[in-house]
Amino acid sequence: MTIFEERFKRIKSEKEQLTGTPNKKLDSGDGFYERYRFPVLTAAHAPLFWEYDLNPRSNPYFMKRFGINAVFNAGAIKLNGKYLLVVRMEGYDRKSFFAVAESITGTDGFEFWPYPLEMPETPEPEVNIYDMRLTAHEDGWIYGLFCTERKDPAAAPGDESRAVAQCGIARTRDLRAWERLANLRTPSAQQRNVVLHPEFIDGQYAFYTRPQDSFIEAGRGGGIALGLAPCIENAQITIETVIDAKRYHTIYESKNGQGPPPIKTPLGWLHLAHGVRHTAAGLRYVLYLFMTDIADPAKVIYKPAGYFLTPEDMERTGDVSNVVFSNGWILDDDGSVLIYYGSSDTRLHVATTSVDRLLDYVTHTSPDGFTTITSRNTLTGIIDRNLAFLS
Ligand code: M1P
Repeated sequence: MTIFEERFKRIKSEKEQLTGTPNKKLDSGDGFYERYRFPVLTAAHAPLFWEYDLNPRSNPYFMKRFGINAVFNAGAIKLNGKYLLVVRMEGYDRKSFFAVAESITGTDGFEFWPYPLEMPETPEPEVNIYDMRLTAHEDGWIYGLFCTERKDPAAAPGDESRAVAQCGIARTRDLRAWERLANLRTPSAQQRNVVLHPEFIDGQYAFYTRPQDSFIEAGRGGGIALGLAPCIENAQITIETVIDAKRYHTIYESKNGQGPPPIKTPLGWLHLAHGVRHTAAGLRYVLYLFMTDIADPAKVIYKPAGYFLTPEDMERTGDVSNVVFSNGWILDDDGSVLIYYGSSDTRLHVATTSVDRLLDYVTHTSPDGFTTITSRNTLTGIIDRNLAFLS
């Protein structure tokens, strides 16, 4: 057997085993959702015909010619009975691009469409794109909002790390053909984690934004904000109102960001977001939930204290360790909810729950009182009620 034949046979069989292994739901400790034993997508799931030259004459060592480093942070939607993810794929060259993977269960068996997604450019092309949020808008289009990044033109000579992040907008009917619209204009210097609300508010397109002072730091602008734009083709927000601000000594003290578009429920708009805090080991990203008023989506009506989902086990390590990040979830026809989340900027997982469970969680978990004494009082209240009930 040649080197090519041996390596091809082994790697093909490993890949088939990986993609063909059914996922397994795990028992839940906290009752909020169930995690799954395996990630739904990893770099190892990339098709053989993407990474390798399959011709033994031009690739006698069966080497990778375009390596995939990571698959994470996916926008999600259910279309024509299939669970579709627009994932952030990152090559060995550090560039991110989008690719669509589909599954009939939503929890395993994801397969990539043959080609990565072709995203048209604007007249001012970006260097990198990532983290798409998919919104099925009431205007009939499916919108993809994503971060578009380029070198800061104001960077000092020799400074190759200063970047500018903005919100790119594209729309589609089928995730195959995309029409690129102008980037969103806002009053803030930089933007990441921008999400389109699924309905018009006061007849306008509504965007959740995350104003930030620089590429990494939210700075003075920190918080999830809401802004309205009269049109989507050249969308411009003139007023950004922070609806969920960062705050000292919380899980979102450093910065936060809207996750996927909110889910409309009988009690209000249900939001999934990420919160970031400082630790001695660096930044720690966790997920949390909050709810806004149906009639006034700028008004937060429930916000449980603390995190809803935090990195566990293998999720804790990766290219950027101690991170969970979600930009996609799917509300299924039976009321179940599939939450897709990236771990440590390396792989993609799913957790499943239901709208009923999420409503129970947001309405029955106490809000943060922001001090030790209020947290202790919340706990003693639960203990008092339980001891009275048990006696
Ligand atoms: O590396 C962690 C995350 O960092 C960014 O999120 P934020 O803007 O909130 O800091 C994004 O690059 C995200 O993709 C990444 O997972």
